[in-house]
Amino acid sequence: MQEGIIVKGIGGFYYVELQNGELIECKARGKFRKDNITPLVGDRVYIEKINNSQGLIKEIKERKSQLIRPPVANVDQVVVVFALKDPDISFTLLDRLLVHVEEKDLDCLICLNKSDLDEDGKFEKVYSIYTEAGYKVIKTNALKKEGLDELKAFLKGKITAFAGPSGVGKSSLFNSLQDKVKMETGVISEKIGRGKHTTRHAQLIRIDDETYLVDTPGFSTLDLSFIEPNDLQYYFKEFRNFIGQCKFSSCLHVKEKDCAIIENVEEGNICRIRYNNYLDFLNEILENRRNTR
Ligand SMILES: Nc1nc2c(ncn2[C@@H]2O[C@H](COP(=O)(O)OP(=O)(O)OP(=O)(O)O)[C@@H](O)[C@H]2O)c(=O)[nH]1
Ligand SMILES: [Mg+2]
Ligand SMILES: [Zn+2]
Repeated sequence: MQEGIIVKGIGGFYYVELQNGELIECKARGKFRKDNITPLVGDRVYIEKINNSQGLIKEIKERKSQLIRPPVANVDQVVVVFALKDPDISFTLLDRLLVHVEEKDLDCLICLNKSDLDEDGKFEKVYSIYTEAGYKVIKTNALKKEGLDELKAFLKGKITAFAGPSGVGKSSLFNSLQDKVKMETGVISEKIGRGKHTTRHAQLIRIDDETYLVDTPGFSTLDLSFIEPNDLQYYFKEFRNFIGQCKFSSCLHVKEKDCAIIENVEEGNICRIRYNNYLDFLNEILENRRNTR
């Protein structure tokens, strides 16, 4: 058996890169289907070759992590990509994505792309909200390859997934960071002002021995219903400093008396946009529970 990593999966075929760089088209053993295990991009696997270019996945190594959206295994961290314009930033989607990242306890960097289109100081605004919440935030221009040094430094030695809505420039960034594969990039639809879901499948590439990048399809919704109502507060990073300071230990920070989170929103220590998203998400989670019970 030979060891490799799944770099792409399409229609029941998995493309496995072996340690010597060879790319083998594989099917998964029937046993996986029976056990309800789907091999994922990023999975480290053992394969048996059938011939020079084809093989069978025999074994999947235990996963270090597993993201649901995008569906990739073993990533260490996420670059959350949004565009400063075309399409406009959705703060709801950005915070949803950050909740997913925090729930998986992954490291993350917020990358605001299309810096050339930022006319009204959007970057400064978003930068201040999210650095105050405890995130690293950078701006890039994928087409002119500007702002990539900080991004490259973040990627070094790690497996990183690029995640974000369609049309923000994930594949363009991917292309500007390496010469090995050229991902297809799309245009923004004039009619709907959004991307057209150019990337259809997650794809992993190895930049050097220890550095891997995963380009993924854009998305426009993210489900939060799997999150426990009481856990959500921890996935808003900046809340953590104040949790435990509320009058009631079971405080969900909605309208309880002497709530430290609400006080800090009022004092300007917690961003109100983020807090309002917290309330919306909490409502959505509670609502969902009422409906499925
Ligand atoms: N002005 C400007 N345009 C950019 C920049 N980066 C990407 N684009 C353009 O934005 C469009 C969408 O880029 P993609 O790289 O396909 O976006 P994506 O995030 O991969 O989209 P999906 O694959 O659909 O999820 C393309 O027309 C790119 O040329 C940038 O920094 N500035
Ligand atoms: Mg793409
Ligand atoms: Zn509270």
